Parts: sequence; structure tokens; C-alpha cells
Amino acid sequence: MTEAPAQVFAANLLANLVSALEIGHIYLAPGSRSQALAVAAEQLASAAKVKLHVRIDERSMAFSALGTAMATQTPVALICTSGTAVANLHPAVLEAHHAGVPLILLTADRPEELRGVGANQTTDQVGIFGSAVSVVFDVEAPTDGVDEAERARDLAGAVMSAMHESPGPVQLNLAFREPLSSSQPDASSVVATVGSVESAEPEIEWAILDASVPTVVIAAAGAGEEAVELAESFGWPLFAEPSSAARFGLNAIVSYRRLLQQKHELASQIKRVIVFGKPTLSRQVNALFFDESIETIVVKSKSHGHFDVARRATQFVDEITVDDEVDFEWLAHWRLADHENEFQFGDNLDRANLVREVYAASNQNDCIVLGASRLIREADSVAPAKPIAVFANRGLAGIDGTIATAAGIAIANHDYFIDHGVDSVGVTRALMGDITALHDVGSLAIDKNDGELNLQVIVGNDGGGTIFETLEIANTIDDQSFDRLFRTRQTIDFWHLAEAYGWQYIRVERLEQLAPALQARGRVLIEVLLY
Ligand SMILES: Cc1ncc(C[n+]2csc(CCOP(=O)(O)OP(=O)(O)O)c2C)c(N)n1
Ligand SMILES: [Mg+2]
Repeated sequence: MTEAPAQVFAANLLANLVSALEIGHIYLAPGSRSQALAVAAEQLASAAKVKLHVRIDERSMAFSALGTAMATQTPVALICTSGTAVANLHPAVLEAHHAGVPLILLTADRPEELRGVGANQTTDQVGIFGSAVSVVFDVEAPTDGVDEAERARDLAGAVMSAMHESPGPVQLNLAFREPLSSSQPDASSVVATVGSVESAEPEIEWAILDASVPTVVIAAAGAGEEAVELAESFGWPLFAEPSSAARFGLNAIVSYRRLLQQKHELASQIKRVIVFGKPTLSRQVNALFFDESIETIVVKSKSHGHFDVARRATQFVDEITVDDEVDFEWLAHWRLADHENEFQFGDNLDRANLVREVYAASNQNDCIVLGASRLIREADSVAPAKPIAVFANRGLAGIDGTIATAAGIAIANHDYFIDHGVDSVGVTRALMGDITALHDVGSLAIDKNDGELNLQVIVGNDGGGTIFETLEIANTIDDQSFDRLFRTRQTIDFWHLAEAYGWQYIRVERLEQLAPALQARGRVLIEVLLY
């Protein structure tokens, strides 16, 4: 059996990438030009060296890959064919770029001789993602007479170095010429030789701060536990967004939005904010950065880029310490105010109770995914401080790809428990608005080979994009135009959608139906009527 150069190259590339970057998951959408990569990926999956997930829609595939990479915190590889297939990766690539999520895009292409001459399914794929990828490798087609195994190993090594240097996605634009594949060599028998990258000790910039200045710590998307540690070490109140991975512990002030909005006297005493991650959810927090009487210090984000919306930050640092005794009185006042301003939940099926029940149902083994728009803001106002995994696409805060992202997270969660021999696989609860769900409805198509996922798509159905009611224009145009241009009121039947895609469907019309619905297992679409 002859070995096609394309297959030698694909087998060596994937085997080395998987081994060197500890890739656990490969996503694939079918196509002809990318067939050598598909064959190699399946060989690795059959040998249990990687998990392979197949999707028909590249946009959906890319958001699921994003979700899996976020949840596993390791790079995920994606394979697609040439042409518009590549462009369909773009939304997830942008989000991955702005949120520092490692994706390896393997985009198949025509060889040089077929570019620019009108050949089918051929466009300019190099540069298509602009600055959203840190590097593009434009790789010539494998040919006879060249050591393709060596060329693939060199490329895998270069990819590893590039990913080491900057977070986020990289693109390998891989030309292939006929024959496009062969059954040999088998990627699972390739001995991977690409070693690890030596990392230089990073230089750490410190800030040494005056301990007596009334300070609050703001933890937003991309923050992490360091924000909690800092707040707890120096007695500072912690304002943590839901997807900050820092909304827990005794310093978390969950009513911070209300306290800022009411202009509580403590709020007027703030003289310094320390920011972790990328805050995007509230006007009240944003206003602190523009307040001339408040100093902003930014802890450099490893994932979410350079944050300084008001261009007033005085320092960008890695670590913070203080020069004196810490005064815990400041924190005590905030905790008291937090207690006194606890949110009063009603007895209706409203957004606040929806958020409350989703958090109450979710524990250590579970994940919560929050779509953009009103429900994540509601969570920011009322969700408890609880150490559970909460995800949201806040890199660019798009409403797109939310179901797919949640599916990718559920896949990572499922595999984690299976691999660790834990019986009870957690549930991924994805809470989103109706328009957000409809935007990504095609992502309800999940390959059965991905296993018995516990994934709840919880749709807070309020008949359109009601966040736009808060815009000035909602008061200046007539209701009919507002509904058509902004709210996009819809009457699509979620029961039929669930049926069509083979999901369970639960309709929640009263508050007491919600908690039992959230205990359902498997793939469940829960429609919660909010109007
Ligand atoms: C891809 C994308 N397109 C458009 C928007 C603008 N946008 C923000 S919220 C929203 C409507 C969301 O409606 P829904 O999911 O029902 O949530 P609700 O506002 O009702 O809570 C839109 C269109 C966006 N953020 N991302
Ligand atoms: Mg809505």
C-alpha cells in the first residue's frame, strides 16, 4: 500500500501536536480537501490518544471547541475544509482571541498552483482572521521526494513555540494536492518526538501600595482565584462578576451593583480600585474607572488583554502587596452593608428566581454557562458567592454560539468524570435568552458519539431581545418600530425545535416547576416563560 505524502504529513503533524501540546480533543467538520487530517484524527481517536468530535456546521464546531478549551484549559485542534468553511470559524476565533483561549485551526487549502485561477472552493485563507490569530503558518502541499514526517514535526514544534508565547488561536493553513489521502501510515503508530518548550522565568512587576487607602478589588471575566486571594490578604471588598472564577469567599460583596447604584456612603469612600480581567457587565463599575477621585490599578491579564477603558490606570502590574498593617474595619463595613442590602426574592417566575434556582441546583461537579444580555446581568446582581464553575463568552460578549459553547463545556465535563471513574457526571446548565438560543439553534445537533451529555439549555423566554428596552431609543420610536427593529419579538415553538433535534423538552410556567426541571438529566431544553 502506498503512502500518500498528504497522509504522511497529516499523521505526523497531528500525532506530534497532540503529544506536544497535550491536546485532549479534536473537532472536525467534514470536507474533501481536509480528508488526510480527518483520517489521521480518527486513527488517533480509535487508539484513545484523543477524543474526536464531528459537527456539520463549522461555526458551531468552533464554538464547541472554544467551550472545551475554556473548560479544560488546554489547546483544542479544529479541522475544516477550504473556502467558506474557514470563514465560519471566525466568530469563535474572535472570541478566543479576546479571551485568550488556545485554539489550533487546521484549515485545508488548495495548493499554490490552484490559487488565484478560479479553482473551486478557493479563496485567500491566509490573513482571513486578521489580528485575531497570533500567527498564520502558510504551509505548502506535501509532495513526493520530501521528508514529510520531518516537515510535519518541525511545524508542530513551531506551533508549540508560538502558542507558548501568546495565548489565543493560531492558524495552520495547510495546502494539500492529490492524492488527498491514503489509509497508511496510521497516525496512532507515529512516534511523537517534539519535546517541550523551555520557558524563561517571567519578570514580575510588583506594586507596593499604601494599605490605608480605601480599596476595592474588581474581578471580571478572566480574573481567577488570585483576585480572591488578594482581597482576603489585605481586607478588601471583592466585586466579582459571575464568570470571574472569583465570586466566592467571605470578601465577596454580592450586592455591589445595588450599593454602587444607590450611592451608598461606602461607595463614595472608595479611593482605589484594583482590576482583574475584563469588566463588561455594569455601568456602575464602569463609572468607577472614570471617577477622577479614584485611582485604577490593573493586574495584567494573561487572557483578556489590556484593560483600561478610561485610560486612567496608573499602574499595570503582576503582583500586589502593601506597605503597612491592614485595617479590616473597611471590609467589616462593606460586609454589613452587603447583608443589609441582600436581594429580596419574590414568589414569581422572574429572572432573579431563575438565576437563584440555577445556582441552587448547581454544585461542584456542575457547570453554569451564561449567555450575553439580561440574564448574566441578573446573575451579577443576585447570584450568590459560590465556588462553582461559571463560564460566559465575555471576550466580545456576542450572543452567538452560546449553545455550542455550552456543549463544548459539557463534553469536557463529561470526559473529566468518565476519565476519573466518577459515577455521577455533573450537569452543564446553560442559561440564555430566547433570541440567544434561536441564534444558535443549529448547535442542538450534537453527534451521538459524544456520549450521554448532561446538558440543559435553559431558555428564559421573554419574547425577544428585551435588553433593548433599556436603550434611549425605546422611548423615542413607536412600539411597532421598536419591536421590529430591536426587540425582534418571536413566536418560534421551542417544543418543536427540541423534538426535531431529539432533545427532551420541559416547559416551566410557574416557579415551583423550576427546581424539579433543573434536576433533569441528558439533553434537555427547558423553556422558562418570563412573560
Ligand atoms: C452576534 C451578536 N449579534 C447581536 C448582538 C446584539 N445583541 C445583544 S443582546 C441581543 C438580544 C438578546 O435577546 P435575548 O437572548 O432574548 O435576551 P434578553 O435581552 O431578552 O434577555 C442582541 C441582538 C450581540 N451581542 N451579538
Ligand atoms: Mg429575550
